Amino acid sequence: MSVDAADSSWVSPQATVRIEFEEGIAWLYLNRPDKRNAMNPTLNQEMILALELLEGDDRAAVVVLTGAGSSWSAGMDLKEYFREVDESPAHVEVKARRDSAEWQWRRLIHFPKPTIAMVNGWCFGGAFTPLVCCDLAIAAQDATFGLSEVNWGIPPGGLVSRALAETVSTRDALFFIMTGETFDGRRAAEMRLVNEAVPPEELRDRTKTLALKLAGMNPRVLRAAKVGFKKARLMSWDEAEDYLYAKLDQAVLGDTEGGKQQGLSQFLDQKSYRPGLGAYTREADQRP
Ligand code: ACO
Ligand code: V55
Repeated sequence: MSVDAADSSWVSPQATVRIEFEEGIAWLYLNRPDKRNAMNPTLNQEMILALELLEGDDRAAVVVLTGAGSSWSAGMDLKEYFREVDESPAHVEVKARRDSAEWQWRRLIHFPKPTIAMVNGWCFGGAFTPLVCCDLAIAAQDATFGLSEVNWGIPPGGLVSRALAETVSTRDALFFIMTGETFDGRRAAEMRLVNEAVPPEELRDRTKTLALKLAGMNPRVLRAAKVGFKKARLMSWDEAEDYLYAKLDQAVLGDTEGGKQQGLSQFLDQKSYRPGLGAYTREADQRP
């Protein structure tokens, strides 16, 4: 799909997804506000397109996943993803499930650029997968979360339970999986499902500050850092030692701006900053 780099926004063909580009940030919107951004098969396909596009777009140094209107996402679309797919031939269900996992988990969890979930409202069921697969998450204090599956007669499916196990304690996970009760953004931060909960009127500014910080950092180093962490945690110590050194060497060798040289020289020679307290100043390539 071609995009005009002069445009500051992009809307998917069926308009279920929208992107706004601003200062290195791609604000990626689930865009079915009338349906509280419930994820139907169309949205799932268009999200795959959108992530594909953002991977290769220089206007996006960081991706913020958020919801249009009053909701982050009301989970899977009960009409189009469940009822209508149930009434379709089996291969339709196989594809709908694959498309859903493809963006919510596979493409998002190892996305090569930093990702932030900005949870502006409702977050139910299937929405927990993309939430957890973003690197970081900031929620409005008054956002409402829930594993509502049991409320309408199914256990959590897809990767929802796996995503919960990645982030919150067994006690919290089972409490909310089994009761179907809601909790707010404050509670989500306490249980570490999100990094922070902020007053709703501060949500965008706080998220933008964090996104701009990441957008200003060395992209190759950030990619190696996030992907390295997520992959190594599933390895043995032996495998992780080998893998992380390989990734470290690969990141430094492939770093066209010579960040490590700059970082060391600005501390050891120029004494212009302290690495413990902040980042080096990115300058043109200083490799010998
Ligand atoms: N699937 C399909 N349609 C939905 C969904 C959904 N998950 N969520 C909301 N909608 C639709 C409603 O049917 C309604 O459509 P209509 O205007 O054509 O009648 C529209 O969005 C607005 O919904 P309301 O219920 O009127 O909005 P309200 O703001 O009062 O409530 C809330 C929002 C709490 C999110 C409510 O819509 C709701 O409970 N939705 C279902 C949440 C849920 O349990 N999701 C499934 C999780 S389990 C899983 O994802 C596997
Ligand atoms: C859920 C999500 C799914 C699914 C079945 O519980 C259930 C949520 C993302 O896909 O196929």
